[in-house]
Amino acid sequence: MSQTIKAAIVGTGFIGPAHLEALRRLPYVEVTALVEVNQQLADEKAKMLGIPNAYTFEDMLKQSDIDVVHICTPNFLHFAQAKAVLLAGKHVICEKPLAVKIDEAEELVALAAEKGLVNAVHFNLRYYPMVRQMKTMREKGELGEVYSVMGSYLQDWLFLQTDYNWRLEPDKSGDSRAIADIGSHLLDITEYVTGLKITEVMADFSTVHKTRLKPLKAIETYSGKMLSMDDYQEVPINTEDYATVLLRFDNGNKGSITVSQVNAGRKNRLNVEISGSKSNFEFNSERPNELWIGKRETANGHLMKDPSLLHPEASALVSFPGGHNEGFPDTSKQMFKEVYAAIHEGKQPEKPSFPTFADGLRELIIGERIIESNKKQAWVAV
Ligand code: SOE
Repeated sequence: MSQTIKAAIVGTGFIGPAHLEALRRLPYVEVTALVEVNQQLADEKAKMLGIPNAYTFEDMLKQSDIDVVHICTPNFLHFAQAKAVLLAGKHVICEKPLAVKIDEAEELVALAAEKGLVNAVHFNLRYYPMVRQMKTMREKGELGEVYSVMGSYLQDWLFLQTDYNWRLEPDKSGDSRAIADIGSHLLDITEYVTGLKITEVMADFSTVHKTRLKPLKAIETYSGKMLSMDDYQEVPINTEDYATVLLRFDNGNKGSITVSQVNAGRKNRLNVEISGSKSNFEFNSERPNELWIGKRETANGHLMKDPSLLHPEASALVSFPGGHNEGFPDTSKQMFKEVYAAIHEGKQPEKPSFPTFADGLRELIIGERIIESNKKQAWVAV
């Protein structure tokens, strides 16, 4: 591989351009190709985003100089595209969820291992430095035994009945929406920070808008708020706007998460409170440069993102001094720094520091058990 790693991005709706922006901040990476559903759209988007080459998916796979592919398409395309990329001998970074079926994800994990190719799932929210700080503090015993976890992930971009997106269509998004889309981040961070495994789930879903008004022209994530009152088609909705899930962990203690995409005023707010025998951590992704550290017998702590105050494992994810805030866009840059270091080596590390296809499979398994639990209205083992 040449010194410069060449990347392709497949799909340029909401998150594809976020991948592009993050990659452009890495010194040894060049995004040389953009892929869209057809050549005309690929040409238009490549010109708009300043990417030199535009391809259809099949043609991109034939380009021997492309080392890695970012899959940023709707969920139902992830499996086939990730499989084709691996079979073409290219490294792959796939948006969550890895697939919409467990057996598909299992096949991808096995194929990636067989090929020895770098594989990652974009659980980028792990890369808020304060999330890694919480994980490292737990590993060093500063949290103590995990007593409980309370988490929520709240948004309002699907608040209106006229808010519409491909994620509302099970044939494109899968059988779960809020849990698969944002609950997966929260569940991934829960296991990542605590080091615990979720052993049982008890879920209850709610579809607040039983029908939605589908606009008769294509739109993209978050763009629904700018729609005017054009004519709409009323369609039935059977995926969850809201869900609460009770959790049991392998240390015998408990927790709960709530996800919602209809909470007015909550724009993109992951909040987790992890109570331990020595401290209590609270992190809020809308204030990502801060970590609240609760204490019983001394003053509480309010740790600010300052590399000189963080454990080295966390300050490795910090590019700017204290007070120079870093946020959502920086999480992808920091994640890709770690993934591309592996790509530069040409193979998946033995113990990757980044979320892999195996983590993507893990979240799919938990998500499927949550769907099953909601249907049965009963506890289900993971
Ligand atoms: C929409 O809910 C979305 O773009 C998710 O798909 C992302 O994973 C999340 O980070 C932000 O919101």
